[in-house]
This record gives sequence, C-alpha cells and structure tokens, in this order.
Amino acid sequence: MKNKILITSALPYANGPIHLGQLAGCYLPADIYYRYQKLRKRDVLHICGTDENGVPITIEAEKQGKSPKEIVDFYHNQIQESFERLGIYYDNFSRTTTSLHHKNAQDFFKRIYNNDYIVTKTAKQYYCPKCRRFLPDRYIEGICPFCGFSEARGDQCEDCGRWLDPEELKSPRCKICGEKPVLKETEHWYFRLDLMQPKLEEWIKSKKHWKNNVKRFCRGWFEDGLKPRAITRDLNWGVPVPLEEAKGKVLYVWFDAPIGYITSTMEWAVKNGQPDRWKDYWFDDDTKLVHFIGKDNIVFHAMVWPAMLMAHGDYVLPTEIPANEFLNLKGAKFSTSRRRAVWLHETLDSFEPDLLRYALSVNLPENKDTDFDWKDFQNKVNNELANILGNFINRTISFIAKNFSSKVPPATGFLNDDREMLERILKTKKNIEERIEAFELKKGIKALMELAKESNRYFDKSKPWETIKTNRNKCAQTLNTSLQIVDSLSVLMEPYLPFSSEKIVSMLNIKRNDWDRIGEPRIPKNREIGEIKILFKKVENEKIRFEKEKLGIKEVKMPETISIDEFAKVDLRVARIDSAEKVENAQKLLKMIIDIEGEKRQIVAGIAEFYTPEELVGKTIVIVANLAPAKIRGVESNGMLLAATKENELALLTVDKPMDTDAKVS
Ligand code: B3M
Ligand code: ZN
Repeated sequence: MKNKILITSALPYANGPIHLGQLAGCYLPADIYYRYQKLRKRDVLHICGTDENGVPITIEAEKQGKSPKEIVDFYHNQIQESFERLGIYYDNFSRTTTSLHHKNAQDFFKRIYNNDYIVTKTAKQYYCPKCRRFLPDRYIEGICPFCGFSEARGDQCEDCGRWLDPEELKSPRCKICGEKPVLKETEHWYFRLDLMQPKLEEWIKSKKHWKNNVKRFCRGWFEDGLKPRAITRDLNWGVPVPLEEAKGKVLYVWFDAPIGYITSTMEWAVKNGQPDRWKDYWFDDDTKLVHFIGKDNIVFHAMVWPAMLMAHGDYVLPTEIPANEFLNLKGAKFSTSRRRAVWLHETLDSFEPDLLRYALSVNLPENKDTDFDWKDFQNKVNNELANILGNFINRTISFIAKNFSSKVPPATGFLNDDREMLERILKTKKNIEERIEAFELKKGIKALMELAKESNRYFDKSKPWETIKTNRNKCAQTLNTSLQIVDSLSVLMEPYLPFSSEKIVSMLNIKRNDWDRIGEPRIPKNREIGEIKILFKKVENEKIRFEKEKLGIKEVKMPETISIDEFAKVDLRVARIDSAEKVENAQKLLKMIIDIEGEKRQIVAGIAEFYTPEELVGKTIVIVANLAPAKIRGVESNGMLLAATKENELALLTVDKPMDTDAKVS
C-alpha cells in the first residue's frame, strides 16, 4: 500500500453557493475517505480551493452587474464557510486567483510549450456581432451534436459530459443576447492531446479496478481519436498566457484549474512552516493521488490532466479517480449557474450537519444517478438515524443514568450474546474498512446501521428493564456491553457523522478510541458518564413543507375516497372519433362526432390548441357517456372525453390496444 495519500476534491467554481448535488458528487465522499484515513493514522492530506478563473465567473459577474473579483471574493468565502459548517475538512482551501497559482499555471504552460506539446493555430471562432466580442466556452450555447441536449455549452455538454468544440454545436446562440454568432478568425494555442494518446491509453489500461463510468468514458474518447485542443481564450479574466505574442489571451480555465491542486498543496506546506513538504506528495511515486470528482469532470481528470502531467514530466499521476454520478433534484440536474438547487448554506440554517451528511451518505450516486427528495430526507433521518442509531445510544446512556446513577456498570461476566456482539463489532469494522478503501462509501454507512440494528435487537433480547429487578449482575453486564458498543460506534461513525461522534465521546467522558482498538471493551467501571445530549432531532413535517415550498413543490393532497358504488355511477366507455371540426368563433373548441356501439353522438371539447381535427379522426378514446347533455357556446355536447392535462399540455386518454366501441371501461 502506498504510504502517502493526497486527496483532492474538484475545485468548485466561485460563481455560486454549493448545492447538495456537488456535495454528494464529491465533497462529502472525499471528506469521509479523508476522515477514515486520518483515523487509520495515515499520512494524508485533503486539498481543495475555489476555481476562480474563466468564463463561468465572468458570466456570473455580468449577470449580477458586478466585477469578477467581487463575485469570486464573495463566493469563495461563502463556499469555504459552508464547507466548514458541514464539517468538510481541508488541510488547505485555496483559490486560483492567487499570484502563486498564476505563476504555477504559467510555468506549467511554458514547460510543456518548451517540450513541444503546444502549437499555435489560427482558427475560426464564434463572434457575436451584436455584443462585439468573441464567445468562448459558456458564452455560447446550442444543441449538443451527440445527445441533442438543447442547452449544451461551447466547451462541454452538461448532459452527456462530452468536451465540445464550439463549432460542433448545432443552432449556436450568444448566451448574452441570444443572437446568432458568426465565425471570425483568431489565433489560439493548442495542446497536442493527440500526441499523448498512446501513452494515455496504456496508462488507463493499467487501471483495471477503476470505476466503469470512468473507463467507459475514456474508451469512447480513444475510439474517436484525441485531437489537439485549444487551451487559450480571448477573455480578460484569468491567467494570462505567458507568451509575448499572446497578449489579451488567457489560459482556458480547465488548463489552469487542476494545477490548483499543486498550488494548494504548496500553500499548505508554507503555512505549516515546511515550504518544501508539498514535494513529498507531488514528486514521489509513493503518493496515492486521489481525485474526487463528479462525472461531468471525468474527461478533464482522467484524460486531459494526466496528459498535461505526462507532458510536464515531473509530477505523479492520479492513482484513483472515484467519480460519482449525479444526485439529481427530482429527476433533473442541479445547476449552479441556472440556480436550480438545494443550497448547502440554507440547508444548514435549518438542519444539523450530521442529518444532512447521513441522508446524503446513504444516497450517494456511486454507480448511478440518485434523486434528492425532502420527504425521503425526513424518512431517513427519522426512521433510520434517529430510530435506529440514535435510539440505541440514547437508551443505553439513559438507562445507565437512571438505574446506575450515571456510573458505568461493571462487566460481571460476558455471556454468549455479549461475546457475539463484540464479534459483530469487529466484523463491521473490517467490512467498513474494505468498503471505504474500495470507495463504496454507501455500503460502509449501511454496514454501520446494520450494527446499530443488531445492537437494538441485543438490547431488546437482554431485557435490562426486567433484569434490573431480577438479576442486577446480568443487567450490569448488558449495559456494560451496550456501552462498549456505543464506544465502538462512535469511532466507526466518525467519518460519516463527525459531530455526533464528538457528542458521544463527550457523553462517554473518555478520549476517542483508536481505530485499531475498536471492539475491545475499555470503558472502566464506575466511570461517571457525561450529560446526555440529543443526538438526532427528528425532522417535523412543517420543516419539510417549508423546504418543498422553497423549491416550488406543492404537496399533493389526495382527494377523499369514494365507494365502488359511487364510482360505478360513472359510465365510462370506449368511443371512436368519426369526424372532427373547429367550432366557429370559439378558438379552443372542437366539435366531434363519435361512435359508441354504433350510436353516433356529438361532443364538444376544449382541445383545439392541442390537436388538429385531422389528427383526431380514427382515434379510440375514453368518454364519460352518462354526463347530462350540455350546451357549450351554443353547441350541444353529449358526453365528455377524458384527457391528462397540465399547464399548457394536454393528452387524450386512448386505449392501449385496438378495441371495439362496445367496450366498457372499468
Ligand atoms: N470547477 C468544475 C466544477 O466545479 C470545475 C472543477 C475544477 S477541478 C480542477 O464542477
Ligand atoms: Zn451532449
């Protein structure tokens, strides 16, 4: 096993607050992994910072009518603060606007330029005649040529994750004014990714255990063949290209950003009074370099960045890239720039950090996209965290407080059940170790919850509330064992639930146990335990309603029930539309002649905006046949057709297979 572990989390753009999608994608998993490695006493660093260059920032600045500097200063602070509140710990949290970073990025560029991996090319680039500017990256949007997503950006399609050249977009438009852009010549510097393909391919082949999403993505790229890519932009915000002849151009943000990992490590070393310490990580093959990212960053971390590192030559290459899929917001993607999200800082105003850490941990999108839903959050907190884990810890400590005057009862003799529980702890510990090392963090927290469930069963089975009266020795042993379990749980949960772990440690009134000693009974008898603290407060409906309303989600109220007899009063029938025509002077209405069991009837419906008369003829639909006839705009309607409706949408209910019109609907 490699001795040093350098963990990085993708540098979030300082163009908006952090949302839950980003947290589940990389920041929380990275923190869990880091905390675990710390508990194992490994030489580990967690490095991050805000990504403050490039178009994502300038676009936001323009949107808010502020300078890019104001934007990055504000969001850098906000992001850093909200990470701290959630207990996401970094050894250093930097930013890519520092002069050190600018220098590093420029030196990196010069090095690979001198190594002949960068060439210049004059190419046509989109220019907006109305805004009178070139349109790099996100300044242009259009339809993705690969997946058809209609809001693909000039540099990447958010939906399928591909790295795009702006010329590839279909129906391109200027993001600022919506105008159709024109192509104009400009000179740029290109990174010769094509030269790196053989070496990259061989390197990725050696990463057999990598996650499928990463391998699959790279394979697709190699099949298409790597091409030189422009790594400079016509923009006045970012790291200036360090060449005389490139005045007014900056480095593409995805070129400088990953170099930020190196800068942030350097900054850490300086802050710790050992300015050369960063080299121990970046120059030594004994470093396990782990990049936590979301799937939209795969191409940059698994292909472009390693290619840059190879072209440079001095640094270690990534060892692991545990890329997660997306946590979606009810089926669609979270988006910072589109401000469609549940924000971390707001969530922390309402809920304790560990509640959120738990709900996200058990729902991490490790192998497929998952959904965030407030009701589900409530269920997880109340039914799992509070009712299972919290309950076990609480009942143990309260029992001791009440029946043993808050003094740890002595171990009077371990019985089989007690021994079994101690073994279970060791098994769970091993399981969690394996799962976390394999980046299966969700399985780790589930294993912990299983142990908590088992512990509740043990408590129930031992019935201390009875033995306290009948066999005080046995009761003491049960509580002693339970408390040793609580002690172990407090260590095992630390990577996931650090705040609660801390609370338990203070309730137990003892220093946190070493990971390696988990499962060994160690709490001395008669030790006075500390004050009882509520670990997990249940989430009330009211709060969930409030959060849902913030997202514009109305609670669906199910109507009152009816009896089968009442339902049977409605005569639903299958009908065929024989003819249809518009109703004069009523734009929304169509008049139809329908056939029910050979009987012809006229019905009128407000569906003219959604169907043409021609489309309707021949359709087999469902109608309410026994509705009292009515006149609509003076035209008689004898029945009502059924349709699914929503704002601005309507779809007729038709039958799934051919059916004669003598069929009843039931
Ligand atoms: N800022 C993209 C993102 O926030 C980008 C990551 C950079 S990591 C070097 O998803
Ligand atoms: Zn796409």
